[in-house]
Amino acid sequence: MASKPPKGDPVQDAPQVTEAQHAAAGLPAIGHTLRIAQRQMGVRRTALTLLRVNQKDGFDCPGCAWPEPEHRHTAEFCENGAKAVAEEATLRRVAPDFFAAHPVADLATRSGYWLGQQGRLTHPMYLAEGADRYEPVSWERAFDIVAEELAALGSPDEALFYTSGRTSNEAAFLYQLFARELGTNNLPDCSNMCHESSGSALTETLGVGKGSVLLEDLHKADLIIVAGQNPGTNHPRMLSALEQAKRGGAQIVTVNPLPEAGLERFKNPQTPQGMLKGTALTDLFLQIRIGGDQALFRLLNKLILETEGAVDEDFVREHTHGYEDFAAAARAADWDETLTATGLDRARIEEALRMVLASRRTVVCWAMGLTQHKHAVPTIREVVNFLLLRGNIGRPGAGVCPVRGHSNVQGDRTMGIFERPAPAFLDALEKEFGFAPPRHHGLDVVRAIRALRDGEAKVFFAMGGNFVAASPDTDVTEAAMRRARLTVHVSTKLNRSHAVTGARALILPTLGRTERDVQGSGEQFVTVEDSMGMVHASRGRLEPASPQLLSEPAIVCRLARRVLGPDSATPWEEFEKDYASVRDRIARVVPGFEDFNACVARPGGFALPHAPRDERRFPTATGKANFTAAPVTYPSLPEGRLLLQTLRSHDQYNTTIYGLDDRYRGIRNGRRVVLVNPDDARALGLADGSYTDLVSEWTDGVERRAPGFRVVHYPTAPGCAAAYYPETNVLVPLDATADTSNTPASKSVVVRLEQSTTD
Ligand SMILES: Nc1nc2c(c(=O)[nH]1)N[C@H]1C(S)=C(S)[C@@H](COP(=O)(O)OP(=O)(O)OC[C@H]3O[C@@H](n4cnc5c(=O)[nH]c(N)nc54)[C@H](O)[C@@H]3O)O[C@H]1N2
Ligand SMILES: Nc1nc2c(c(=O)[nH]1)N[C@H]1C(S)=C(S)[C@@H](COP(=O)(O)OP(=O)(O)OC[C@H]3O[C@@H](n4cnc5c(=O)[nH]c(N)nc54)[C@H](O)[C@@H]3O)O[C@H]1N2
Ligand SMILES: [Mo]
Repeated sequence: MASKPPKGDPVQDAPQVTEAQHAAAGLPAIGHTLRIAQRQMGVRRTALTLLRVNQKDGFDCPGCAWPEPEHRHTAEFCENGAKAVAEEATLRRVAPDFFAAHPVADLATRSGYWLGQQGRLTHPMYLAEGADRYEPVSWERAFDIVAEELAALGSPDEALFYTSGRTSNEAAFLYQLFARELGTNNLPDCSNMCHESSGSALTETLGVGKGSVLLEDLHKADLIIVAGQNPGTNHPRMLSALEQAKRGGAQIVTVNPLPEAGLERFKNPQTPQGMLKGTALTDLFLQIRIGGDQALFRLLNKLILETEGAVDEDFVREHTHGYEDFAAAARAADWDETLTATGLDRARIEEALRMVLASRRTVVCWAMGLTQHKHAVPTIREVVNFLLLRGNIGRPGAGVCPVRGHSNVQGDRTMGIFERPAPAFLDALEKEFGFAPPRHHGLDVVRAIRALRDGEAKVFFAMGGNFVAASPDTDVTEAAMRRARLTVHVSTKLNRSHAVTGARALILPTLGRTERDVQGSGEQFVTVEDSMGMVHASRGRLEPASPQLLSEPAIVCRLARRVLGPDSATPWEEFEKDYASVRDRIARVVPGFEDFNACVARPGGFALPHAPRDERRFPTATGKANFTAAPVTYPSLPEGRLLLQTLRSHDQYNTTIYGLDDRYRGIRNGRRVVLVNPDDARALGLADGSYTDLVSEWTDGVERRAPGFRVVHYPTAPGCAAAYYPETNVLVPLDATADTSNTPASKSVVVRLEQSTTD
């Protein structure tokens, strides 16, 4: 019995399962990459393009936000970076004849994989009200359509301006400027679904919502804890940093419900010896139950408090606030409860404690495994408590390291893509541009979906991304999107969001990172900020996928001129002509960017200031680093249910599917799989290879079902299951979000597994 692929989609999803691997990268990675890259780009373009990734005069890798090392190898090899590049630099094209042949109703039956594989978008396309397919449209007409619909709104707050995290600093700055001149802070972004919990927790406790370490700190650390992150797939270049840290004597503790191959052993493709043997990375694996991290860190904190001389008392006295309340809460932590919450045994936790106490310099790295839970914010605050206790903030080789996803998601936020901007940022905008930006908060992703659903928002504009596939509660989100008057997507590739539209829809094709960007003043470059607050230039070299493409900054500038008209005093024309003029304005608005054009001209770029890291200064409400003392919580699981996390395979970039394999986990040729602990599977009567439906259970009583998943017996922590996103987004209730950050809790969905209804 095979699960059904979406109707009319020639892509077959027929998973095959082999042994999971225990090492990442190495030779198979190179072979696999070259196959994918050459299929998209051919042999010559593959070689030329891959040589330019992350070189000083080249483009920033559109893959993840991991920083580049100071001394770069020629084309530091990264399998998934290469796939991201190949996806964009593909020679395949989606031209107007494609849209003539495929009505929207047909596109809506296709899988995301099939849509993405069709190639790069070449022309602005328009879906008129009542029409069954997109037709080519001029850029002028496209901007007229957006202007018409914006003018028809009762208030600018009925428009939503979404951003995905690839958008450059320049484009992001212009985009938020346009939205605010129009009169709204409705700037939801992918961060709302990603590291918002990190931003919330870190801003409150340390005063800066970003990581406090640089790459060199990782190299110097004694202990690195990697919690809730799968770098072998999602940040492959991080493995080189972990390897270097280990050579310097660091130990690594991995906290994860899954044994992830990349964290077990890394076969560095840069060195012949690395290729053969590889380096064992993890010294201690804590196979935690989903959602048990807050309890784990709380208990470690109690044990540190109980150890003579383990607390850095000078640091605590001089730099922190709230210690007494926190210490009282931590002392009350209970072993039994922690063992229940984490599923760990006592000996392992004691071993972790020994490593923690032996370390003078500790870094904690994390990603979605910590941020996408109901109690994500208190979990990350507990990590901060843990580091503060031993003075591990603002000291070389130590600190917080939330590892960001999209290559410029951190920069976009720095540029003001935020629905709740700080008053100081708005003051600076007002002073520089002479208009009064709206002061009331805008809508984040989840609230934006509700506003569409309830008819309170009518225009949805996306700067990149794939909103309907990336967002939770697919059926609800898609129905909400269909209620819009107009949906607009600035995109490089076709995706599901182009097939699930408002009454009218536009696709505006844009340049990617790899492509040459020539404007009135000549060739342009853009800038990005990586996960560690380093800002540098990115310069595309390839010929654009089509002569019709406009850059993201050009699209915003032309749209702003058309919509705002002569009332706007902002020099949009000049900004479009010369991105250096945009950087001059950023320099006057955003702290840390003084002399931006000069700084970014330096090879390798520059580091943004970070008060806790640089001077142990904490710009919080108390002026100190804040300890916090939230009650410990963890997900409770009704009898016979599993806790499902929705995660990434090795062959995808978020909703972009590169291929149907997840090599390290031993899964091939299919994505509709659910990984279940063999004991749980047997208790539930689910044989390996059988098919099941995933049904999520939520307080609203609505049945959310994802049919036809192949059961894979897999050594995940007991009570836990895993399946890929975006296929499982149908199971994540819109209202199941993290407290404070409102991030969808897509790593802890209570599901029951039911006999498959598909045949
Ligand atoms: N190739 C590639 N690179 C990418 C992306 C991609 O899709 N493909 N996406 C980019 C983006 S936007 C992001 S945000 C990052 C995402 O990077 P990751 O966060 O590494 O991505 P996920 O696949 O969601 O993996 C979550 C990890 O957390 C673990 N986990 C789940 N629940 C828990 C828990 O409760 N506790 C603990 N301790 N661990 C848990 C999972 O087992 C898994 O190892 O990667 C970025 N880089
Ligand atoms: N269930 C579940 N849901 C999740 C997650 C999860 O772990 N589980 N993870 C969440 C996370 S961490 C994130 S970040 C979001 C991701 O959400 P998004 O950022 O919205 O999604 P992507 O799939 O990265 O967007 C891919 C699309 O971006 C467009 N694109 C690519 N490059 C460019 C470019 O240079 N310019 C422009 N304009 N467009 C471009 C292409 O058209 C492509 O189809 O998903 C979230 N959703
Ligand atoms: Mo992300």
